[in-house]
Amino acid sequence: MIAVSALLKIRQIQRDSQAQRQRSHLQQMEGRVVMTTPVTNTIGLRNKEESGAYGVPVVDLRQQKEAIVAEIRHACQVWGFFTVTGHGIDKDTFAKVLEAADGVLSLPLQDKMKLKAKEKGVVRGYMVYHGQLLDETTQTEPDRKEGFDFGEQFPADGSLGAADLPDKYELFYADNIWPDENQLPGFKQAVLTYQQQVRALGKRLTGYVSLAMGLPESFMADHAKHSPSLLRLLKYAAIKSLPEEGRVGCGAHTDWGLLTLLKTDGSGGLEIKPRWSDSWVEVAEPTDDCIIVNLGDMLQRWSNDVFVSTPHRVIIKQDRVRYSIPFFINADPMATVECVPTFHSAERPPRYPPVHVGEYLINKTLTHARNGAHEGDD
Ligand SMILES: O=C(O)CCC(=O)C(=O)O
Repeated sequence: MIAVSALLKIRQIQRDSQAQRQRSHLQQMEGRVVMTTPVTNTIGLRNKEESGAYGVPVVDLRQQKEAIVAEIRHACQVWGFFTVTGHGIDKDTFAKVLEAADGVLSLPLQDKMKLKAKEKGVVRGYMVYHGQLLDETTQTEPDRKEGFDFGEQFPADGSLGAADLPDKYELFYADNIWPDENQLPGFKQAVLTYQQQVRALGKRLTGYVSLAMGLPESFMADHAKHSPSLLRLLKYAAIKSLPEEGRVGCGAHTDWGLLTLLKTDGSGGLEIKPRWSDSWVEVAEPTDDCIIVNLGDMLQRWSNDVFVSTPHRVIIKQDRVRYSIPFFINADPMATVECVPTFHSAERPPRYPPVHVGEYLINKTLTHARNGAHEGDD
């Protein structure tokens, strides 16, 4: 058995060499982004101890900014996922929003159906059970989940007027749908409080990720001045998943936007397939108040595959309900995303054509939408 002091010494050596690697990487990155080929090894496993058995990096936001950015850069290149601690959102805020999810999604079905958006493509209010199927290639049944969605509204200062926005994009700023306050007292306040705090955290993280790309801190925010972000309360049915039969909580997919910040009820089940792995790896949550962060497709496109939007899915392993709350940060619908000049060269031309964000989001939303179990299509 190794003595504790020897073990501590080994860990210190590992940390020092890690810090040395990060310093030289940062020096290389100064002023430009180094072209790296897709990472094919498991160097990200350096954080195995901190994140439990699986190794998705844990980033403590109470560190110095330079250390945060270096750790995030490494996570973005290797995993496309990391968890954050020390983010400033308190446990009570999480408890209240998880309680709100339980409250609204446990209402009788006829009440929930009254809270469903009428217009096609409008992602607001109740999303029926089986209302989405994220992986057409392997699923034999839509996702075993239902949800409740909230978006951003047109800015009150009129800075995004109807004149600036084609009609078809107005759905990104559609009115939110709220259950009756008498039926669910405190619901609206719990959701708005969480939305405001997770939005602020998201803004901070987009700054770090921009710096991690070797770009100005405002790079992503400049493309998301009117981000049509989406806050989603999800409830997974208490039915064990059978992935080999194509029956899962949520099918394998990548996220469509910039960053996703996910709070779960801690029951596990989120699995990712990193680009260097043939198998699914479960994301461990190092603390009960951590937030899981992952990159969306726009980051992979901007960075020409240097940063990765990693496929993930939800596997329900116990006969118990699971709640989770993703906050999807999207770029402006009018923005075009194309490979950033520092990420391409003659030897490594852009791998993706420019993409129009609004079209991309609408296309993905409609492709994966299903009418749901309660309307007779499944
Ligand atoms: O519920 C989760 O843990 C993940 C949800 C997710 O990936 C999604 O809704 O896109």
